[in-house]
Amino acid sequence: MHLRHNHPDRLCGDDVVGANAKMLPYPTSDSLRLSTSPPIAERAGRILVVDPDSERRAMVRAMLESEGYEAVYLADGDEVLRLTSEYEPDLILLAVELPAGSGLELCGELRASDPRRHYPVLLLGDDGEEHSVARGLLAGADDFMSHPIRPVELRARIRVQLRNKRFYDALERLRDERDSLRRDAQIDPLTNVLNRRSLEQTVRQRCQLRERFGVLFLDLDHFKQVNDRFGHDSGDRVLIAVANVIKAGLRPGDIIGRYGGEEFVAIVAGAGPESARLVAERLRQAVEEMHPSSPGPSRVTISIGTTVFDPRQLEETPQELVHRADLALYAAKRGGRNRVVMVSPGETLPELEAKESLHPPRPSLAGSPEPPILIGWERRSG
Ligand code: GH3
Ligand code: MG
Ligand code: MG
Repeated sequence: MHLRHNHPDRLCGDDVVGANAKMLPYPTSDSLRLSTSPPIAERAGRILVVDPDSERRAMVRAMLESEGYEAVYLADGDEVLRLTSEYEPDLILLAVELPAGSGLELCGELRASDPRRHYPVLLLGDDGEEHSVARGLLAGADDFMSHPIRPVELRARIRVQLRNKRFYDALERLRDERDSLRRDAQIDPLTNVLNRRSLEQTVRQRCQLRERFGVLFLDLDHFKQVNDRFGHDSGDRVLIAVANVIKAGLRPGDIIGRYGGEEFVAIVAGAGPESARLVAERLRQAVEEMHPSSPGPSRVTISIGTTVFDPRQLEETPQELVHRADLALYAAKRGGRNRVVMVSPGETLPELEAKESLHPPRPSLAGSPEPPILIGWERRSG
């Protein structure tokens, strides 16, 4: 149930200002207004009032209604946490003294309930004693008003809290947008793994840590035929399925990214040559055993070029590292596909050298201000 459209009086409709009200009645005369009608944006707001004192509640209600706020009224605190998450108030007016418990404790619980949401709390205390006010504010309240509540002042304080809340909400929205933009900039939209740019940044960061790790260059075999035979959408589904299988086969701390087209690069944290090769072999097998959805190929295979970063080889750049994995991939393709070829640091294969001399890696881009560090590596075709 969402309370946003409920009538304000629904939860507590017993508010009548008593004949011997201790409260100052809310002045309706325009002469007492601080200004002419506040702007619409300032008037809008949902307020949750939690106050066992029916006289004070009636005064508050008269004021809130006259200001055009939407409000819900409670006489006790036991429903506050649940209602707050359902009603999402912009402000909570909370009495310090509650029949069952204390407004201060409730204030702390509200703060702890959802750290990402901020519900401003204005405490209504029975005395203005210095320690009570300090305790209230330290408990997490945003403001404190004590007896006797002066309606005009209360109205002004409510407006201030609602204004702060609007700033806070705007900041939250900006944060959410920033997070989602950041995510979009890092993630490949089709396969939901890292895109090439973040992959490159990650490889560079891992190299800087100077701890060993495995680099796997994975390429789908004869993928062009999948598109040609079953269509591009079917090819896309195969790419997604392969990315998921690779993701599932890696451990937390390992990284998978889409290097481009039908090529992925995986980083295997802490791996030396043997374990990198074993991980690659496991991934190759997992892809071979997966069941692609229909319509599509009955079987998909990948070839994997594997190498490791050796922190003792201080002069090795990230470009050279991935280039070596790429050359190993080329050897896997040449060797018949659906296989893993491992090339350790310092190891050379005659056919790889021949290929390398045809396509030497470009000079390191290190030192440029925003280096797209791995972009521009020379690739074999296929
Ligand atoms: P090899 O075994 O030598 O790797 O052969 P291959 O056919 O996989 O390699 P090739 O480079 O000839 O073809 C890659 C194909 O990948 C061609 C391209 O249309 C397809 N491809 C690249 N990106 C995407 C994509 O995002 N979606 C789909 N469906 N296909 C893509
Ligand atoms: Mg391919
Ligand atoms: Mg390819």
